[in-house]
Amino acid sequence: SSNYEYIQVSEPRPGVGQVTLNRPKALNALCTPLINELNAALTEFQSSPTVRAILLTGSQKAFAAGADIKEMAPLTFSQAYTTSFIESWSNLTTGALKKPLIAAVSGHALGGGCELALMADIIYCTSSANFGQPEIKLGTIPGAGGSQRLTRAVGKAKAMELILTGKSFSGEEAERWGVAARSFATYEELMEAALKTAETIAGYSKVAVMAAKEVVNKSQDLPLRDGVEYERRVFHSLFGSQDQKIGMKAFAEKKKAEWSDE
Ligand code: CO8
Repeated sequence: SSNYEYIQVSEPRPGVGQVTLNRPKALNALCTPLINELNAALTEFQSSPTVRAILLTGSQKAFAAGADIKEMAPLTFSQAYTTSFIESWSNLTTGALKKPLIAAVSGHALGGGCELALMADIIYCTSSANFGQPEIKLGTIPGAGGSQRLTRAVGKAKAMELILTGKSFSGEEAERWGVAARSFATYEELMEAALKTAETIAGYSKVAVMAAKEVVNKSQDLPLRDGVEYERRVFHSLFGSQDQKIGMKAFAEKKKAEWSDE
């Protein structure tokens, strides 16, 4: 199962599964076999009894420099269409991955690399990280959700400028504009904070964490009234979990909650 060529998987902290993109010669360009391995590793983490939060990262130099341009260059419309090119990227966002995914971004996160980061539930990055959607320079456009997720994150004005000029933005800007939750001065601080946050989340009730992720993500798809109603339904349903009883009882008794995951 850990026989991967383009990624590494590990469990660096209790409850934390980590996927490290590992194609250094191409700055982690996202070729189809890499994406297949990433999907396989995430599927394994989703069903793992020990993993409760997932960290996705690259190297200090590159989170991912985009889709593999050399692989895409000769594609025809009919090949792209009939093979559903890049559709499997969406496995990450269709709801199949219910455990939270944190992206730790250092170096380049360009094109498909930026889009991959935007698929995560939380982005942490270095201040000097290099985000961007440079597809326009290659005679094409973002194809893995960049025009939609970046626009929701930064608003139409900035997204339009970024996507039409192909200009990069820094990790510091990513934080300021709300793309990243936090940015860090150094790579070491980034990785430590990302692991710590993953570990914190992994320490909570699995049922509650998955429900929290689900309802926040619904806010991206639903009108406000429907989203609030959806949240209330899920909130009500959690009174059917043991962990709600355990968590509230522990509070009253001033004890640490021991989650049952029921
Ligand atoms: N695809 C394939 N190979 C790449 C990619 C890439 N995206 N990025 C870098 N590489 C390769 C280079 O070709 C080079 O290989 P080689 O040594 O064999 O020549 C190696 O990685 C190192 O790269 P550089 O020598 O260029 O390294 P620098 O430090 O000089 O530059 C940059 C780093 C600025 C990141 C530069 O490599 C670059 O501009 N890369 C391309 C960035 C880009 O345009 N990304 C967007 C790609 S298009 C896209 O993602 C569309 C998404 C659509 C949806 C998803 C579809 C799957």
